[in-house]
Amino acid sequence: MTPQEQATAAASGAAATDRFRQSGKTAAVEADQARVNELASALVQAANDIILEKKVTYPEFNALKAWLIKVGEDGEWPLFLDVWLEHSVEEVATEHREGNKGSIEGPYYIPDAPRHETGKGKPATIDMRPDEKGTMMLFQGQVTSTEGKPLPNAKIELWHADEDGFYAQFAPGIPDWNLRGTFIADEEGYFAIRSLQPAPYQIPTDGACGQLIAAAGWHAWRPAHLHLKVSAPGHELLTAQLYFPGDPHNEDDIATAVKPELMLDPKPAADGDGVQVDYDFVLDPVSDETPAHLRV
Ligand code: MBD
Ligand code: FE
Repeated sequence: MTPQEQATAAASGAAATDRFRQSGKTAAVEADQARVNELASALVQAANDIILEKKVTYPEFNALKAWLIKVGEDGEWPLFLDVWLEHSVEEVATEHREGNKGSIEGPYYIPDAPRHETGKGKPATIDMRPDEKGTMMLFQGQVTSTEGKPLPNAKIELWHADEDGFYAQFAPGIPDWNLRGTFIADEEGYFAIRSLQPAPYQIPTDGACGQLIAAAGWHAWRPAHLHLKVSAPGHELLTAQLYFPGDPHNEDDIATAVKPELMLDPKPAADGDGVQVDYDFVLDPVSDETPAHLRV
C-alpha cells in the first residue's frame, strides 16, 4: 500500500478544518445583528418549508441529525460548504467584474508556496517529485488589466492535485509544496509555468460527504482542474480554476464550478513533451466597491 492509499476523509477533513482556522477568514465575521437575523431567519424558514412540503418524518429528521454530527466529526464542513454552496457565494462576490471570470477556491489552498521568477519563454518549474506521474504541461500567458495595460510582475499562485487526485498537505506521504507554487510574471505580465496535467478529482468517499453522495446516488467527481490566484497591485484578486476539454465531468462537476470561459485549449507542446496551454488573465482595477477580501 502506498502512503496515498492510506489517505482518509477524516485526515483530509481535519487538515482542511485547520487550514480554514489559520486562514484569517474567520476574523472578518462581524456580528451585524440585523444581517444575522435576516440570514438566519431565512435559512431556518427554508428548512421548515422543506420539512412541511416534503413531509419529512422523524426517522429522516434523525438521519439528518446523525449525518450533521458526522460532518463535524470528519472535519468535512469546509469540504461540504465549498462543494455545494461556494459557487453561489463566488457568483455574488464577482458579478460586478469586467475582467476574467473566476471560480471557487475550494478547501485546499495554502498561501506562500515557493516563489519562482518567470517570463516569456522563461518557464519556471513547479515543485514535483523526481518520479511524479503525469503528462508534462507548459502553461503560459499574460496578465493585463481591463484597461488593456500589461501588469508587470503579476503574481500567479498555482496549486493542483497529483495524478492520483491528492493535494499536498491534505493527504499523507506527499512533500509539502508538491504541485504548489507562486510565479512572478515579467515586466510585461508574461508568465510561463511547467507543471503536469492534473487528473480528474474524486472527493473523499469514506467520510460524511461521501456517505451523502452514495445515499443519494450522486457521483463524487470534479473534472481535472488547475487552481489559481492571480493578483497585481491596484487590481482585484482573481481566484479561478481552469479546465480541460473532453473531461467526462465538465458538464456535471459536483462543485458546479465550471464556466465556459475557464476552458483551456491544450496543444501538443512545441518540444514534443506533453501539452502546451495558453491562457491570459484580465484583472479588474480596485474600485470603491471592491470588498476587502479582493484587495491584496
Ligand atoms: C477540490 O479539489 C476542489 O477543488 C473543490 C472545490 C472541492 C473539493 C475538492
Ligand atoms: Fe481542487
